[in-house]
Amino acid sequence: MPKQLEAPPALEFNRIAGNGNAATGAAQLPAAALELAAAMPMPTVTPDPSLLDRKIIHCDCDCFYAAVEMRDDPSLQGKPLAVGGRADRRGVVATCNYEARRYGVHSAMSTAQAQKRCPQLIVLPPAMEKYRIASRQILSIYRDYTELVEPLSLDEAYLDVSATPQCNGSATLIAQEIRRRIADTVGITASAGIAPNKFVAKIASDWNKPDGQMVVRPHEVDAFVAALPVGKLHGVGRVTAARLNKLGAQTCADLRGWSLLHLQQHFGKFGERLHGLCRGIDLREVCPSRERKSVSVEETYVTDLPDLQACRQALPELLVRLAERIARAKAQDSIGKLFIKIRFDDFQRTTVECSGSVLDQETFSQLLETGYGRRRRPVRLLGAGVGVAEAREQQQSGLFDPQN
Ligand code: DCP
Ligand code: MG
Repeated sequence: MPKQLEAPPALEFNRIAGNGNAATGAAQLPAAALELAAAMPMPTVTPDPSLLDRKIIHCDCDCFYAAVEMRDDPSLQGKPLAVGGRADRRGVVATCNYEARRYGVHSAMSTAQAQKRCPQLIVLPPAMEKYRIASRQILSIYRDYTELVEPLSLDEAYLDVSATPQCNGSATLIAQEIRRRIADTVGITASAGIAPNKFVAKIASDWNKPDGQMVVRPHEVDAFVAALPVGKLHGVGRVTAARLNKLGAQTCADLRGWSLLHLQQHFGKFGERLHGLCRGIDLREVCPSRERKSVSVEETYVTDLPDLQACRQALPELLVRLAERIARAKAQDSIGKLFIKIRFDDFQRTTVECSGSVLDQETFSQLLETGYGRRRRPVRLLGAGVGVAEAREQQQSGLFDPQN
């Protein structure tokens, strides 16, 4: 049994009173003060209830770089594969597929060491441009469901789908649909965690990896978090975890035995955060990473569009999706330009734009014709979008209005 680490009330009182040394300070306090300290309520922060009842999805692709490589060369499937630097240049593994993981190969390991563990390991150099393209496609899928998308890296993002109408508002079904679309259009698998907050969603996305998902419903958070090792908490690295373990807290349930003041005493400001996290409380919001400069949609076609006529036929469907997305982003009034993006079958891409403030099919059709005319080859991907003024720019221009 781990030691209980509840601090005595006198120690807490001493912290409130701001005396320097807790142990000696407590001994100097009169009995009445100790009683008062024992009766004092714990300081609590009342969270905004809407933050406790959110639907957050954490989506994370499975062995991302390696998955893209296996998609592009199916003969690699089933074989241990790593993506990374060369052993003879002291390179490291960026990632590896699940076959290679069975041999103990993992990210950040030296390639030389990885090849020792798995002599038949295939090592490919990273092809970042391909991964960026896949990443953009995935982000575009996420944005069909919510504007609140916070990318953490090329293959990982938080989505707040609390107000998403699709799939009857079921975050479980939304995550399933997103994962299916990633598989269908990008050709790789992703896993998802669904929970009322970011930190639980992130842990949950790892639970049924690869190609799986896990839901932690609001009433399940308490028990789910109680059983977690302290090292799983957001912000607790190896050093802090070791310190907590040494002090007797292995799991979050153990940590709940610590008072807020005791945690603050040991961990300063982070103590307050730990106090909330070990109870499953994490009020961080999903922050879209930057102000939007454009709103767009795109489609990678299973079979290339052979000619301009086929591209024109594909346009109305794209524009319907674009209009929906603009409405969701409430960006109708800030459209400043229109653009069409084309990626040809040789992976060359081109973008054509013009100024404009309304979604006009004829204008998009002309942009398409100009762009297509630049290469006249089968088309792999078509995108349509609008440039929008940034909210901040709009606010700032107000400063220079004549009436100000
Ligand atoms: N990456 C890297 N160096 C690292 C870790 C990751 O270059 N030390 C790159 C390669 C990964 C990508 O970032 O493919 C995503 O990182 P993840 O941690 O999500 O790992 P994977 O997606 O590869 O595997 P998992 O299935 O565990 O998510
Ligand atoms: Mg990943």
